[in-house]
Amino acid sequence: SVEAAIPEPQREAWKKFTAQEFSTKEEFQAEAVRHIETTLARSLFNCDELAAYSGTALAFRDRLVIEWNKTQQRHTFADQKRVYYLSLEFLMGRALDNAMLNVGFKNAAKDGLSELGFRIEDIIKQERDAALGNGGLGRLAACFLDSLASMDFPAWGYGLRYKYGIFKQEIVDGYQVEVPDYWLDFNPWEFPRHDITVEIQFYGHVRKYQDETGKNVAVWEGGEIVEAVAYDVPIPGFKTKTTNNLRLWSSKAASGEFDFQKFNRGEYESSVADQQRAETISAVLYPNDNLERGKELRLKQQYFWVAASLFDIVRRFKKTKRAWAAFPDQVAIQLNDTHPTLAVVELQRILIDQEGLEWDEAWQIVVKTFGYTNHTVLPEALEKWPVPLFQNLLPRHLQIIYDINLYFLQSVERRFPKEREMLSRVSIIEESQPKMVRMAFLAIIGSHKVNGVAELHSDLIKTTIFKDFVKIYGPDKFTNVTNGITPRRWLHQANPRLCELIASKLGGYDFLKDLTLLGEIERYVDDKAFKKEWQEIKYANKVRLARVIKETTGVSVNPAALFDIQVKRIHEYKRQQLNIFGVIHRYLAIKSMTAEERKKLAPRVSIFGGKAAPGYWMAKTVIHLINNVGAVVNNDKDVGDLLKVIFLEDYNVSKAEIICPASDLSEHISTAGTEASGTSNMKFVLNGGLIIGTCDGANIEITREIGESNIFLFGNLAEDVEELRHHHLYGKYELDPDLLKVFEAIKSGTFGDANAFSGLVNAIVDHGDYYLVSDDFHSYIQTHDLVDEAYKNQDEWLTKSIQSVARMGFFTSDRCIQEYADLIWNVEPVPPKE
Ligand code: T68
Repeated sequence: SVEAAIPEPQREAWKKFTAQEFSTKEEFQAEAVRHIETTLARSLFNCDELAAYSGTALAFRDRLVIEWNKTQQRHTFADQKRVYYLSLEFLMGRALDNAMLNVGFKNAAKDGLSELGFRIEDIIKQERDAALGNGGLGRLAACFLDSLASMDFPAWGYGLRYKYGIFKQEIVDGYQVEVPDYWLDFNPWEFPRHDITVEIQFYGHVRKYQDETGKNVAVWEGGEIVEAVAYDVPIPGFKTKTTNNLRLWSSKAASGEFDFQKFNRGEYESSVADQQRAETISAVLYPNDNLERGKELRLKQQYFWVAASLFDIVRRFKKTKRAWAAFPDQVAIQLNDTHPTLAVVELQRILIDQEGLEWDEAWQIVVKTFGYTNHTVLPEALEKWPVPLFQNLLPRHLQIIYDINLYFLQSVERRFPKEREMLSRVSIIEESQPKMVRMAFLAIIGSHKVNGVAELHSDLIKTTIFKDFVKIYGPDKFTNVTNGITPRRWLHQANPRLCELIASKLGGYDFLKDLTLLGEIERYVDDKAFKKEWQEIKYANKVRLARVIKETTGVSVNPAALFDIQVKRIHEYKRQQLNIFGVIHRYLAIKSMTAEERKKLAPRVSIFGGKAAPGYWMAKTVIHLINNVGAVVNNDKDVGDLLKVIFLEDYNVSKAEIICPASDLSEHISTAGTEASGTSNMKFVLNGGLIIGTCDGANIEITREIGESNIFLFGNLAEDVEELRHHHLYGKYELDPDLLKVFEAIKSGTFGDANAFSGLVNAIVDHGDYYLVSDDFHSYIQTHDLVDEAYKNQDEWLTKSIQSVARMGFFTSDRCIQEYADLIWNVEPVPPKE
């Protein structure tokens, strides 16, 4: 701020010593060694790989901070509209390799480290993943930050600084065991800002009165105060000096007099308890994906983070001394799912209770400011909060929600006087016992745009869960922005050799900033030398994964076999059970074959990975079954190399970087209409793997882009799902005979105690097969046979692989961010002056 500026006459003294960025190998070494010796207090005789990592990270961090400072200054002077991406999850993974590749100078570091006796790959591996997310939603936020910075948008991420990220998964005797992920011991990428704090209020009551002018005033009083402390993480763009900020809030007890008095009175224990209660707010990431459980602490997390972020955003706006009406011209806030929806209410509260605006004037500002992204149509994932819980924790917010709802319902009633039933359907308050606050409806009403994350999904939300709102607001409020992934991490970083091959043909790395340029490589589909190299790279990536498999599971797999991979959160709708039943079917088939028949079969490795929510029993059972099948199949002499079944434990971002480049085939086989988009489908195809999948989520657009002949689609369509489900419950139907044979094998104890898996089988046999495993089984098996056939013709397979990669340009998150910027945010980049 201006008050803290060095006076003009003294600035020359400062500038003489302003921080410099290293740019040569020697300068890098100087910085790294200085950090190891002074920041870390280690010596030449006491520098292991972790210390070398730390020194390297700190050297690069310095570069990032210097650019971060300049970027923030530039953005302040430019005084343009900023984007704020509110996400309860940011699944960042490792930062060092990303920083080295984005700012350049990885080679300087590589050579510099090598001279000091370290291999850069080993150093990179020392870093722990920043795993502040569950799955696709959190990783999408991380890809967006990379694109926003790479495209020079003035943008901030706002999130929570969890002390514990997503749990670490261990597999013990075939079962998932959760181990806490305490990741903050040493995190060089964050800057604590102990001077940037916000006091956050909870509980208490509301006092209403009329002031001298007769105006109604509401005061939220009492309750407790918790302090939010900012931690900043610099986000470097690729080949640009723009370095944006991710601000994560950490909770601690307010350093107010209350504590102090308690302490002086000798109430040490209760004073410590207060402190712990405050710190609990940002202690742990909820490990559910696509499920909401309505816990008070979760709502507390949401309000804590949202209130701190909005305070920060409003404070920044107020410094520009503009009228409130200009707020939406300076600020765009994107709600990543409904988790930050309280921001709508909080901004309205700030404007009317604190800034004295009239309701309507305030509400217009609010609606223009927010956009809401929906990530699911699954009913169990739609957020709802019990009114009594809300009333207790956030009494003033509940009042405002009731008012928002009242004005909204009145307008609906005026426009649709004959449709009384619609009012209860669209009300923010569900008239259940207890009453519930429907957060998605609040998010729609409080935003000017609502988007889904792939075409089918965006259509589905308009015709199912949000149908009434399309009628009320018209179709233009609803739009689609198909997800994307950053090619920097998912090609450049994960697959350096493929990237280099492509760059050698395209004359440089420009395609990493304009992914449509990939189209050029299609000219090489008949180039024998190119194809051979393409194939060799895939093979090398499979060898790299095979090594990880051997290290972590002890199982040797043949890198020449077809690698068939399904990695994602374990969920019934994603249908890992369909996959493992298919594997069992294959195993039974191999067992019944003659030696001659076996010779004709293409060897396979079926690879699974993913975490189950700790309370999701069915998902855990699937993991157990996969491991038990592996134990039998992998040790069956009849089978040998023809089939191996692997469960890779603790799937995370850094593992994905090794896994995605190593697939021949990956599985994206959700029940049609359930997977909003999927993003790993994009990662696998971008790395030259083919897909087996259903007509669901972004699979549909991937097919459109790469061509139907380059993807293995199977299964029922979304439009038929409802009727099939109905038929299961009320009609007569027979289960697939091949699937029944699989169940027989399970029931006979082939894969261990059959009782352990009866719930899984019964969900299909007795409970209506909600996810249509049986309906899709035949077509799934048949399609896998087509895969086997196709894989035998390696030349054609390679053609498919190259063509697919060439046509993946659309799926960069840069395209996606450009669409958000144009359609929803109305923001322009602020490019650095070179
Ligand atoms: C995913 N959602 C979608 N949710 O399932 C996936 N949910 O289809 C899509 O590609 C991706 O979002 C990005 O749009 C999630 O990952 C969660 O993780 C989640 C977390 C908490 C509560 C609910």
